[in-house]
Amino acid sequence: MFDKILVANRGEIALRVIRAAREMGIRTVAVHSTADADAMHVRMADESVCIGPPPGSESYLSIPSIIAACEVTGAQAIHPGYGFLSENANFVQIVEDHDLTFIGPTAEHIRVMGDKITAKDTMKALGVPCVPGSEGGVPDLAAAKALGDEMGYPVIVKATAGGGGRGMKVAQTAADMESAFLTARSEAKAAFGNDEVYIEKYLTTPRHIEIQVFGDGKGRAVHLGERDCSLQRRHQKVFEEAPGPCITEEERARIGKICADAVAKIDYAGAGTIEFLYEKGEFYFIEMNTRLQVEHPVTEAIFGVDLVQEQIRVAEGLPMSFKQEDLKINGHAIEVRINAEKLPTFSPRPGRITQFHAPGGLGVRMDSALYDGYSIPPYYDSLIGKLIVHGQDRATALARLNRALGELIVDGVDTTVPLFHALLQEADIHSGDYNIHWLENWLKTNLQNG
Ligand code: MV4
Repeated sequence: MFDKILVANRGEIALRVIRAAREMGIRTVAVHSTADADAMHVRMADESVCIGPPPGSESYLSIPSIIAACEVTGAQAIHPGYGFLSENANFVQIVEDHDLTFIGPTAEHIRVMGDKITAKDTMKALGVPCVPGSEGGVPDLAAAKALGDEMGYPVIVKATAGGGGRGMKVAQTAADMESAFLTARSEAKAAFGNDEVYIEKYLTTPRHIEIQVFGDGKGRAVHLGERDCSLQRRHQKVFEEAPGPCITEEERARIGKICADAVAKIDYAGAGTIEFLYEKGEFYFIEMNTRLQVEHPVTEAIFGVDLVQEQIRVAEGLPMSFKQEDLKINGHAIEVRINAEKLPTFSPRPGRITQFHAPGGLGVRMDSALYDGYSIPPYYDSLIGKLIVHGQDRATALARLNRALGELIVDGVDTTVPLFHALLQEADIHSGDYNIHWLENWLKTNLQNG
């Protein structure tokens, strides 16, 4: 149905979408900033349009330029990738107003999940277990204190317009509430122009477990199990795996069905991720992401599906190519994010790549837009590649990760590769015994200034 789609993104995710489209016989249009004229996504697409100067705000986020690029090339649909315009409900509305197709959920679903209080209310009503906390927003400090006393400390104050770790403050005791509440509220006002906050019981040692869901927009939906993304630094994931090392088949089936039923009920279309905190055998919903995620390849590896092709199919109005009973887990997959950053501070290190060699062999996938002589521009995020390994079990995947990291060559800039060599020396990584605080604690004792 689509002859041509426009990819409104750059880097490895733009290549990911171009590859999916090409296998489906769909032509692709790359858009790029002036800083990305020599980027791999421009070379790999069938055609390209320069949409503005280097800053993302004037190029990859420029809605008029992207709509114009569709009009001049005849692209019928837009894949947003992740980041940039992928969760911008206003953009989706404009795309549809121009008789173009947004490859993703509706503006309404993006809007609902973008407001974290509305998202939580919606999920709760759909039977998804949530973290205990306030009913909706907390209007003032008196209400916050009353709730803290009633629930018991510690509690966390979160901005409804936040998400992904932005706009949160923990109150360990009643004495902390005034500062936590007022700081969260004023930071939310400054960052998002919306000072509404809500309160939850603070879980002290959870894991971050997220469920991949997929809907056809017409009341059918499936789940593709979980990913454990607990290894994070400052809310940036660095290592992700599927299945979760601590999740049983019974737990997966139960929470997976709850999630699939919930998104089926709202006629959700395309890929979505329902994020949970997992502690002492219980799942607690925190947020839903209405986009394809960076770490989707670990799910693709163990289920043997192409999530981007599936997004395109559903956007065309076709049925999903799989049913829940077709989806069986095969083995274990791990992704590590290779960033152009200098340890131990993780400060960005753009620059020229003098040599690049991607690892290969059985069970190895390297998603990267690097090539020999490429210059990483300083304007965008520092992710330069994702190494995904797949094996029959977790130990095999870890051994394969070690082997593949040994083959990888990225010369000319500092990268996070040494971090992964070091992590592979840790017993807790091999046993899977980690939570959301493990990496930051490990960095404190193992890397200076971490
Ligand atoms: C929490 C929490 C503990 N209790 N909510 C951080 C990112 C955002 N998605 C939610 N986050 C958290 N919410 C309650 N009720 C702890 C975190 C959190 C976290 C969550 C996932 C992965 C890493 C994290 C690091 C610090 C805090």
